[in-house]
Amino acid sequence: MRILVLGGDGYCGWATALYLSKKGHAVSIADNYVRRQWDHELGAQTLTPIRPMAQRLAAWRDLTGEEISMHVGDITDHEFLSGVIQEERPEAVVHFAEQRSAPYSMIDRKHAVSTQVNNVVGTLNLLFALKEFAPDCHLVKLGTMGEYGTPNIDIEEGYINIEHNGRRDLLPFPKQPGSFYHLSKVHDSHNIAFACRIWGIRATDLHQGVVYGTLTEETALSEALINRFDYDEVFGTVLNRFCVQAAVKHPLTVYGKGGQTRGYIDIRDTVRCIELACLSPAGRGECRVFNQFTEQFTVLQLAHMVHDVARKVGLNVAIDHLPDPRVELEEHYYNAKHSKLADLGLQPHLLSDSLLDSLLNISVQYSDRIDAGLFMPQVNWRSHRNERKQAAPVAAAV
Ligand code: NAD
Ligand code: USQ
Repeated sequence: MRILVLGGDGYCGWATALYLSKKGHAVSIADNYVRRQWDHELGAQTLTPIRPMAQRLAAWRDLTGEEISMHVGDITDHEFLSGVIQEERPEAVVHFAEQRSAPYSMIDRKHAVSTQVNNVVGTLNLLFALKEFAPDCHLVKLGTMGEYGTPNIDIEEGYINIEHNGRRDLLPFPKQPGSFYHLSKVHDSHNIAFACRIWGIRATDLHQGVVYGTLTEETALSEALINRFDYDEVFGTVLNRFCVQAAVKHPLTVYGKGGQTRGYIDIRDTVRCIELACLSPAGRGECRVFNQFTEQFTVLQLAHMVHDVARKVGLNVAIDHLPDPRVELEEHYYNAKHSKLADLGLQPHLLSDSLLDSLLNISVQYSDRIDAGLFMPQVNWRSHRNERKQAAPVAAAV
């Protein structure tokens, strides 16, 4: 298939682009490298030394003979995006190109606004470009499990059968997102469902859980292909953060009681899920929702697992309970359905001691790049004007 990956320089996007290219698809990428600039703004850098895009693509070509074409630009620029769609004529567009950090969106007004403008406008531009230039193309959009929040009932895959005053309907599952970022995803979901309804766009909205890991078969081929591995308080996700903290014996930063339960997925399953969605496209006018995660854990369970594996390799780390900087339930019911991707053939990699071992190994391997000043949370949901202690900006390599 001809597949366009928006946000292909990012964590999920880079791994996906290589996986799809290896599988024989004709892959192109669009990205404006804004994520590398946000790292620069925050004074943070990925644990792993990611290379500039030109070097990444050259290494991939040299190793595999496969060519991935690159378009540098901002998808909030409609002219740029429509040009790419017309040139590439994709059969599927995988849309990762958003600001994806909840803490970033909660820093202050400016960051909340820029997050929602970037995400909502980019997705709207894409819907209009597909309608005009590629009406049969399948949109595979990365949404998030956090759109649902943590309701006290089972979470369905996108839609729920409701009986009300003697009548029944299949309706979108209620959304209770927990940050301005998560809200941007809800706005996207509504815009996508509406475009499917009025224009007959085909869409799959993947409500993905928290991703962990960094190595995939493809990114492991050479250090020039290495993927990002964020551990800072703004972009680092919880399990990746705990592994990096353990590598330097920093107490694991559990927020509050640690009973927050979320769905988690190995990055090797992320890339497979994307391919599965592309290979069996939604019908014209259909807006499918798949919950894309494989296991659910509490934050405290993850902390204990990392603690135990670290101890086996001589790293004794404490588990700290910090006051929760977020407004979220610290203990709650959570049971989210996730069978649709398994029905399409997903065979999950489950979080095991051996995987934690390898995450810890990578963290130890690059421990000279770890800045422990990036561990403690500085963005508090209760404040509308967070003053972050500015770490020294690091050079943005593009
Ligand atoms: P990332 O920040 O690593 O990558 C996003 C990429 O998109 C970056 O390379 C960035 O430069 C690019 N981008 C952002 N705005 C753009 C714009 N306007 N124009 C062009 N390029 C732009 O993020 P990620 O972790 O790879 O996440 C990818 C997607 O998956 C996001 O939509 C995120 O919400 C979703 N998701 C991620 C996770 C996770 O744990 N990482 C979990 C669930 C869902
Ligand atoms: N947490 C800690 N300690 C930490 C970091 C986080 O206890 O050091 C807790 C948070 O309070 C939260 C949970 O761990 O309860 C998950 O936080 P996270 O930062 O790992 O993930 P989150 O903010 O939810 O966002 C990430 C991605 C986002 C994606 C989302 C999927 O950054 O792009 O949408 O996971 S989901 O959580 O399902 O919405």
